[in-house]
Amino acid sequence: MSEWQCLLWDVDGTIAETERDGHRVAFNLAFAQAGLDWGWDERRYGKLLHITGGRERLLHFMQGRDDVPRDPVAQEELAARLHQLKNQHYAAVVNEGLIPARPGVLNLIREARAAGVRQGIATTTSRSNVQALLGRLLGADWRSWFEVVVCGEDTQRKKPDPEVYLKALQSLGLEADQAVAIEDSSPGVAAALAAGLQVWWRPSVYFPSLGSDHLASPKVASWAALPPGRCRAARVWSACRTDE
Ligand code: XBP
Ligand code: MG
Repeated sequence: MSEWQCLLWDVDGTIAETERDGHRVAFNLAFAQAGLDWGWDERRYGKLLHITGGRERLLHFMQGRDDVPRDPVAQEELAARLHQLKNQHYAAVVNEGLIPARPGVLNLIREARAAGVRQGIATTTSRSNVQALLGRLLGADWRSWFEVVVCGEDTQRKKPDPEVYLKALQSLGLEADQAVAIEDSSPGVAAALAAGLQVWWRPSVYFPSLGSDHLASPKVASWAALPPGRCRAARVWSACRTDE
């Protein structure tokens, strides 16, 4: 087995709990702005999250409703307009400082950089949302922290399809066993495993558990089982190097 040398970060749910207090709130603001009396409460949104991609989630929600256009093209246009409005509201929510990083995340990103671990982003969220969140959490030069940033616009198929991870690996010039994905959700873990990656899994508000097949996979390790504290990345890194 090769030595791993790169962390591939998922964004939503992994770097921050963006879904309940960020995207969901922003979708509801977009609905109100568009004059629609739709509302996604926390429970309903949790169910909708199994459709990855905000525009795809909207289209799924519209199926069978009698208050949306029948014409598929008009439906697509409505979903695209609402999605654009949602992303604008999301950036505003993030810029108000309402979405903090999850505990340990910023330390691990910094420790990884200090330890010489390569890092990338592999997410099915829109590029503007990644820009808003990481700009807020890491500062204006956030892009320089990551060698590759693959987003929703860069793929034909969203997680659980492995495309986002395969693109990141290709761009980095790495084989799957040379990188580790950090993920929170079932679709995210499925995408990473299908790309052949090891996964550090950390449950999030909407994804408190994984299916038994994923939990049983020797490629899935719990984030909680990793060495704690400020030197997590450096310790994990050096442990992996000496395990050779
Ligand atoms: C999570 C998603 C996204 C977000 C909303 O992606 O599926 O759709 O819910 O973002 P990940 P968009 O966990 O891979 O980051 O509206 O931009 O799709
Ligand atoms: Mg996620």
